[in-house]
Amino acid sequence: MHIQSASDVGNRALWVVCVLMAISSIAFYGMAMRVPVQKRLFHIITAFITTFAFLSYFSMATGDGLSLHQYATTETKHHVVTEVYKREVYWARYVDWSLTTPLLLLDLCLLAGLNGASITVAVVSDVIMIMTGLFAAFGQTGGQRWGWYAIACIAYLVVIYQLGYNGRYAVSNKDNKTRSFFSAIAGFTFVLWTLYPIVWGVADGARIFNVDTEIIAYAILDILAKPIFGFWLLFTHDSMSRTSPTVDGFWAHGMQSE
Ligand code: RET
Repeated sequence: MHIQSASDVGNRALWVVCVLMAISSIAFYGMAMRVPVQKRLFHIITAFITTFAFLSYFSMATGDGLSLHQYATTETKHHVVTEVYKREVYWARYVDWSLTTPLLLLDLCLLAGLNGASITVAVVSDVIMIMTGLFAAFGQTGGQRWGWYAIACIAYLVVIYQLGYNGRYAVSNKDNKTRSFFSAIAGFTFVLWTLYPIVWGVADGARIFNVDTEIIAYAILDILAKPIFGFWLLFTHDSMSRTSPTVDGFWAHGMQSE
């Protein structure tokens, strides 16, 4: 029996992210209160993203949001050996992601001025991606894990298509500043999000990373994808709505602009 679990290093990393998510949430709610209610949509969405992350990290740091998942491997080099492993699976991540990735997409879709149908397709595909990712994480056999993983990757491609193709088309009707800001923040999102399935493949799929390394890899990605993304979006929002009244109108009303 081999047990794969986090050490103090991993646990400390979970607490650090938990605190950072709490501080960013307070900052985002504070920023929301400083703008009129009509201009608060992006602030509210972004503050909820870090709030969900705070809750999920709190559950993981206190040892609640995970379970010891048992699986067996069979080696047939010289003779058949079946080894039983138990590895900590942090399922609270998937609860977090199933709520926060749709909200992150909503931020980007509203920024691009994407139509309702495309937003719905992007959000639903994203939820399918996270759900199937959760099933993959609890796979007993390699076939189960990589089968679900493949389905999740197809759903991810649908999300990329909505944002990258339809989103870029929608934003082409906007002013220059919004267009260049969208391509910068959507590009940043694309690179970051693509690292998640790579980390998953190495850590949860192939189980090459130990649990501590897995925690730290996701911690770095989560800080970039939530607080850093959020500050960038909201500071740009606030400065653009101060300097440009047309942009102001768009950011204020999201989809209903123009
Ligand atoms: C999984 C595994 C299955 C295949 C794919 C995945 C994609 C996950 C993504 C997660 C993004 C998370 C973010 C969190 C914010 O803090 C579920 C790892 C494609 C894209 C942005």
